[in-house]
Amino acid sequence: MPNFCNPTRRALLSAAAVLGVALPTLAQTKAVLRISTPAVPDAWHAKMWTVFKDTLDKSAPGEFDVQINLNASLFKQGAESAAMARGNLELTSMSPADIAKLVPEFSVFTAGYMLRDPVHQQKVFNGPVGKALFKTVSDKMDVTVLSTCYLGTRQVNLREARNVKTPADLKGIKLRMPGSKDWLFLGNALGATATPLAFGEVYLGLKTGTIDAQDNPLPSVRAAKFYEVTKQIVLTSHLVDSLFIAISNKTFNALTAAQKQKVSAAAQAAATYNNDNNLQEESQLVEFFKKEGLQVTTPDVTAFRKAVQATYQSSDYAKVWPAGLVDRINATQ
Ligand code: KDO
Repeated sequence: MPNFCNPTRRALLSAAAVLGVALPTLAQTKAVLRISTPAVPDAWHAKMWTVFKDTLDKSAPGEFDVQINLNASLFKQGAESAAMARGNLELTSMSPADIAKLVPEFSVFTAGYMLRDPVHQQKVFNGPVGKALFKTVSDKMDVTVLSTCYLGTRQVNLREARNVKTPADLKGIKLRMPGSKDWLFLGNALGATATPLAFGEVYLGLKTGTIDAQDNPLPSVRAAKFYEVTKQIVLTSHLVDSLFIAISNKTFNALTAAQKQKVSAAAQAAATYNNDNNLQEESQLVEFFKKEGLQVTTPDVTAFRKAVQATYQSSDYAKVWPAGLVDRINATQ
């Protein structure tokens, strides 16, 4: 009979036979869960993956090999969903804009001033609106959304300080946005000139002046150290931002019912850890940035909200949003 063992395994098995010991862990095949994210190590939505791994190692010892790849080291930002579809990646955290590429109605969550606050966000995604949309996501993208993370509320962060009260005050500002059309639309709706750039290139872009500004939640500004190369944060609060922990259906469906439950619970633990920390830190960071020498200013948020909402309403976006969806989101309490 042919011997299908690889040389290492063969050597181990003969050593084990000589020593008379069993090799139980070798006999077991671990399910490999590769994770890819552009998040920097100090971000809560990077650290949450360690919570995911630790939770799973505890609840299902020896059953999973969780491999965490930060800083877009495995796949570049925005390429994760395609990698999952090709079978090269098992898990990631997807933005609404990533989903909107294949599920156009999901673009409703890329729109500025749509979700009111983090509580509204969790209620929308954990309620009937989220349930129906995640079913479509599963059908069209072949991934299962396991939990919803609060990335934070996005603010405008400028390289040089200026008086910003309304969108007109951002005219001509090269505002870096992640590189997809939904993000760029948001940047332009804010009154700026949206400029696409990967997250990993933003620090240098701000430092050298190839961009004038970027937008991100305060915890991301802290974790990626953008405050070192900028002078002002304008509290526009234009997007209550989400990330969805998602696993490929091929991987998820190959698990036993007990494993599915444990993976889902680990994803929930990760999201809770991220959400609690992002919320807590967000409430303290204005002081931190001021101490770092930044101006933190409050614009006319009503003027921003009106202009941004009007831009979306008169655009093609509103046409792809199913009738009644915005009302259902607004009515979610
Ligand atoms: C960004 O590129 O600005 C963004 O905040 C977009 C998010 O969807 C997410 O990809 C995030 O970057 C990365 O995880 C880095 O924090």
